[in-house]
Amino acid sequence: MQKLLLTAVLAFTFSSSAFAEKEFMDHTNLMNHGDGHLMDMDGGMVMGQNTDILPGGCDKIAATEEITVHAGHKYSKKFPGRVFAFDQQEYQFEPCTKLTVHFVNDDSIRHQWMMHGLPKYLYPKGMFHLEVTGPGKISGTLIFPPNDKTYLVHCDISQHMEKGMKSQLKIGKGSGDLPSIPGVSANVIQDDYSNSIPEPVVSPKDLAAKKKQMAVQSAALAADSEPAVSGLVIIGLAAGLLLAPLLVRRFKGMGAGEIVSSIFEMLAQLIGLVVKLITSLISLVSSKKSVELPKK
Ligand SMILES: [Cu+2]
Repeated sequence: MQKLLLTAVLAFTFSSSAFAEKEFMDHTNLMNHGDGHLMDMDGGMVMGQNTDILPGGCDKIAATEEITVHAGHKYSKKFPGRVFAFDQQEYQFEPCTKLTVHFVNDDSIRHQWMMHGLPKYLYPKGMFHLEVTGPGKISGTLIFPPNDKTYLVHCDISQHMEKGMKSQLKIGKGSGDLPSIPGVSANVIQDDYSNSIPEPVVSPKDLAAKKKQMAVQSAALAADSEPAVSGLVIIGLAAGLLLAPLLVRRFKGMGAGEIVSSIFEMLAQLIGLVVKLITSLISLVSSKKSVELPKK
């Protein structure tokens, strides 16, 4: 009974804390770090916020707009092969628009809505960036420059853009379409399965014929190879047969110790003979001394 109670308590503790879904969090209590950088301790971040400085070339704020952007796994379902996506893949605004983005993360992981290519004199690193870890919402504001341009918006977490979390944002007429925007533009590298079509299935009859052919080939190969008893083996056997009676005669009447010592003696003699032979060969080769020219 005690064991059962303990199990129940443990199960309740784990299910209600460690493995529970993270609660949706509205990130409104952010600390302002200056330069448009705001953060909190719960994974909420705004970078490159600009609520009041007009970009060069803008006489006034042309329009004030608000959008809500969702990020999550479920928005990628309509794009085969993708895993993450924003709920929208394209945005368009008038030049010099003041835009407030409410960024909602619907997943229990970290996502971003990151814009690149903004003027660096106004936006640090040319970036406007919203980030939420886990389900939650964060808001940020920026003012667009006056030029017609297409901006990339993406999530910079490893592989999230490659797996589909990217969009394009056009100011005015924009400057064309960016590649690989899900549902908008073609991929830079198209999927191509033409080289990976599997080999046709071989019928049992063809398989039997192939096996027979292989057996014939391997038999032919075996016939071509060297005979089992080579010339070297025959020479060795002959030498052994000739030497055996000599050795028997030599070791006749000896004890085991005497046989061993006499074998060592023979070996020493043999090595000495070989060394002598090599030395005389070397001296023969190196003895080519300069020959004196005959006197005239
Ligand atoms: Cu992401």
